[in-house]
Amino acid sequence: MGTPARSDPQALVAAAREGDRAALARLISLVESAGAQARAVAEAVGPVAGDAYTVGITGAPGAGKSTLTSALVATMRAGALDAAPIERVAVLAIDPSSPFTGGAILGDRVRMGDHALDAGVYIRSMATRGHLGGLALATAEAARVLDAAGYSWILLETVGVGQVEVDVAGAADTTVVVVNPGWGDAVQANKAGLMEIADLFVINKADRPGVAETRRDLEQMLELSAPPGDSEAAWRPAIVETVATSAGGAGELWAAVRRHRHHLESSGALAQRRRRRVTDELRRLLATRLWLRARGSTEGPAFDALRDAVLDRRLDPWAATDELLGTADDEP
Ligand SMILES: Nc1nc2c(ncn2[C@@H]2O[C@H](COP(=O)(O)OP(=O)(O)OP(=O)(O)O)[C@@H](O)[C@H]2O)c(=O)[nH]1
Ligand SMILES: [Mg+2]
Repeated sequence: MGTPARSDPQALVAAAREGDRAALARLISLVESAGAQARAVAEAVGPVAGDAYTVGITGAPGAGKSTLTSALVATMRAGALDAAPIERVAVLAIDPSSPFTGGAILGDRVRMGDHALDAGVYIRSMATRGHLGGLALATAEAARVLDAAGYSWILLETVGVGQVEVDVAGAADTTVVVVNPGWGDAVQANKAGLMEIADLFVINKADRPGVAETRRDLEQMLELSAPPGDSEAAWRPAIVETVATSAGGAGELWAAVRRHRHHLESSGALAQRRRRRVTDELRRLLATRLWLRARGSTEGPAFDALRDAVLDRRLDPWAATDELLGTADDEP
């Protein structure tokens, strides 16, 4: 029995749940293309979604995110002293269509190739270029597909550049920010922004000089950005040192991720985060659909007449859009 019809999301979801990787790949491609089928995928996936936990791994280009992710996956699959092996781990390497990521996808294939023979690991790159709702919507949809396919842990690797970092943080339960020694000198790093999104910091390439200074730098900034008071719900981001190329520190990172998850679950913050995330997702989807509608209603003779009226100063743009909206009492 082969992979079901390439265009039947319902059958594809059923097959993916049975472990059919080709079906899973096809579903993510449908999400990626954001065509009419993406909606059918969302409908098929909705009722069967599980309870996956998502970890975002972000950081500057070349920080070692893929190497680190690969080492983390190996640790998760092998289990640690106090943690059972994870049965199914998925990695989604997201290409936010920025010029920074040229070649990243090929690089990821090479660096994550270690897991090619492990049936419990699914690794996939995804481009969000064509996705109208952008990175955040595409990521949320793909994560739900992986969740439905039975992956209980989903790692989202994204090259962090400003807004992209924030978008990834919005999509993940735990956000890991990867920096390198000497990062303190990197003027382009948006440090305040990173402080806001990071649940954990990793100083990767800890085999290079400058680790202690970088740690001090991070600790200082965490001190400054710590919320006032010492409430029990407050989480102070851990700083983990790793040498991803030899998997050094991967066990500590895995332990830190689990500690953070436990913190979120026991404080009620996880539910709150997820509520905020879905609110954000609905807003984005609504905005996307309204934008499509706006494009649709700016075609045809009626619109042309309105446009000319604005052009000739017979009508102001607000009044023109009132007419298009069929309302006159919209607040800005
Ligand atoms: N010395 C040293 N090199 C490392 C370490 N981790 C990764 N590297 C190297 O850094 C380079 C980039 O690693 P990647 O894992 O591709 O980094 P990335 O952040 O995924 O890169 P992009 O996805 O392209 O942004 C590779 O040559 C790695 O071998 C480390 O701990 N120490
Ligand atoms: Mg990478």
